[in-house]
Amino acid sequence: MSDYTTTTPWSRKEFEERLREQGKAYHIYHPFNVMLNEGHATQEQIRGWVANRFYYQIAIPIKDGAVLSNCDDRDVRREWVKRIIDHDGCDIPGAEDEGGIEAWIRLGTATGLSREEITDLRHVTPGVRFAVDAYIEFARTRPWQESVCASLTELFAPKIHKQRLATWPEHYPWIDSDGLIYFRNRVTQARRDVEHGLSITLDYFNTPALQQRALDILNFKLDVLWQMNDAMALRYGLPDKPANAPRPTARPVS
Ligand code: AHQ
Repeated sequence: MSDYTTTTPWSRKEFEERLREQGKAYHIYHPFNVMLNEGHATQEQIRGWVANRFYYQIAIPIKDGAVLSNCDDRDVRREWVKRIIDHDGCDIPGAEDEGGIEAWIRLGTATGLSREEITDLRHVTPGVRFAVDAYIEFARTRPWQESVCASLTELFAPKIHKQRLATWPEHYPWIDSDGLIYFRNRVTQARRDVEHGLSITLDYFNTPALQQRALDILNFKLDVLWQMNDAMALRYGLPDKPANAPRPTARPVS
């Protein structure tokens, strides 16, 4: 914790360093992700991860729409709206793009999931749902600058996407490489997003108390990602921990 009596904020350089230091809690280090990227995941664990992470992917444009609805700065909105298009895609002539959500479904079908069982969310565990819903609720109810700060877990995202691209083809040759297009696209998109989000964050959080708030916000979002992996590890198991049975659903799954 910073000393609240401090009257001098950290310099931009030191503030950015403090934000980047939080990366030690990024979900790249979670045992479930380590299992995935070290090639120890079973097909069921991979399918479970893809199906659960789909709930996060479809939440992103909802979350970003909440940011836009709270944001009164047109220049920020002009940049931020790109994030929604990245995920939902667009059919503007000459700029047609299926979007990241469609690419994620393609990842899912490449792992052997059906389109229907991905999109009907039947595999999404309560813990993943709660963590993702908490992120959306945060964006709906907090100042837009705080949601910009929360998106900065993507400071650490290019590394995790590149790790998947480097390891999955060797470890999981049964997944058609076409399914990995999402990760390829995300490396550059995340870099562009982070440049914009970091600039806003370094400008807005400009007192010792606000800078500490920024670190707390980033840790909230790191918890969201970590909790998703906790829930998937409980449901699908880890190399040294058995899987748990799914929670009985009130509605019969077709
Ligand atoms: O695919 C991801 C994505 O589109 C986003 C948007 C951003 C945000 O607004 O919070 N965060 C994020 C992330 C994506 N993928 C995660 C992964 O591990 O594949 C990483 C995640 C993030 O770092 O926040």
